[in-house]
Amino acid sequence: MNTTLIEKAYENAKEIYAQYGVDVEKVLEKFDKIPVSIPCWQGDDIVGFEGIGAGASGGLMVTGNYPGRPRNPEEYRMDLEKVLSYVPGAMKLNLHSSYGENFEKGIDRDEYAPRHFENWVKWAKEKKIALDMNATTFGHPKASDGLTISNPNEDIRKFWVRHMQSVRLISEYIGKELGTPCVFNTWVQDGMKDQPVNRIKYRQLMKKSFDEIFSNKKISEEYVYDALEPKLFAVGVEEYTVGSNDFYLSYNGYARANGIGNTIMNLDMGHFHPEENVADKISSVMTFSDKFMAHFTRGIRWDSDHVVLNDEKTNNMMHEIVRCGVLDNAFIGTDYFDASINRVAAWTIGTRATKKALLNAMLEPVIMLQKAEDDMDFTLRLALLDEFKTLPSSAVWDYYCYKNNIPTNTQWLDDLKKYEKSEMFKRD
Ligand code: RNT
Ligand code: ZN
Repeated sequence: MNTTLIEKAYENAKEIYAQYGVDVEKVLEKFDKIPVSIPCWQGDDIVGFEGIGAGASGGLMVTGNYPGRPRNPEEYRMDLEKVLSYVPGAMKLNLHSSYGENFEKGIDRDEYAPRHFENWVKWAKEKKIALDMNATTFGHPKASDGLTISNPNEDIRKFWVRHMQSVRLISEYIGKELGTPCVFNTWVQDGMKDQPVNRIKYRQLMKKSFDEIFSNKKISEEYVYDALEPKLFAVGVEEYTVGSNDFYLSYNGYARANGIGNTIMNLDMGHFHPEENVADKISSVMTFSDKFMAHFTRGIRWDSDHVVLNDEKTNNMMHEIVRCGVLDNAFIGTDYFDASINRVAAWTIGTRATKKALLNAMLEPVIMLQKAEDDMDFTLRLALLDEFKTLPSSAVWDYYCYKNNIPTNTQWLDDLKKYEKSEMFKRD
């Protein structure tokens, strides 16, 4: 894109926003520091580096066979670095424990330790990005009946409790090393395809397990937050998900009241009924909590994980985060996997879309909107809401990319096409 055009459009946009009382430069300064945590699993279809071909299961399904999937940590990080060169501003990488390295022969998931993440910490320091972490309960023989930490078989339940405890300690190591909290996400696939006749049993077991996981060690919130991620259903687990929204909301309140762990809710936009307004949940959660996480994703029918777009739902979430005044307390993550298009492109499109929506929300003249509401002038509120939808935030985004030496528009795709040819397509 023509650079004088970018600058002209930016100056113009700045003036328009100023008329509504918004200081664009100030917004950009803050925006620049807010990280978006990107899902490691988009890079390689959740295969990871355990060498046992963990892959998707437990209600997770990656479809598509676009060529170029990285085969080892080196290729994988090479791809990631491409993403970092296509996306401006602060970043986090959301790792799964199955992306550790140098696992000793015969080691199982309940023995994973900080040493398996030393390469990641070194790399993150080099790239000046932060890391989040996930327990990996799928793609494992001990998860074959669909129940992990809610499994009535005590050996299996305890195995997964030990896994979660060890991944939590890895998260602490990461948080300490990188000097910024690592969100330890505890999502589990536990559930049943058809009607259970003892629903309460598995939920009681899950409660017991989480008590054991979080009471294992007192960890400072400077290093770790323990995220609870509810889900409505998944393919193969249609009838019953142990970790439902009701379960986790209740657990979160109970855990916080009793000083168990550093729990926060993780609202995944694809984990609710499509007609539900996930953005509406933020204000409820944050009335009782000081932090929360969001998994930005795009649900389509029964799939919860399409690449994020800068669409209405994404914007609604971001607006809510800003309007509630909880931006400083939100961990913004994305969660999707698409193997039908170039994986680096999927990462890039989703992250840029998330950031664009965040910038747009931060630029909204929220004071004017809230004044109209405080005055009970709902007519003006609605008129402004619609008017502000077309304010020129894209001109600010273009300028921000340009100033940070990041390609504007889809120019990053030109470089990626070359990388496909020279690197990615040679892998298969
Ligand atoms: C699954 C959850 C979870 C996963 C990752 C791979 O529905 O959203 O966050 O996507 O753990
Ligand atoms: Zn998620």
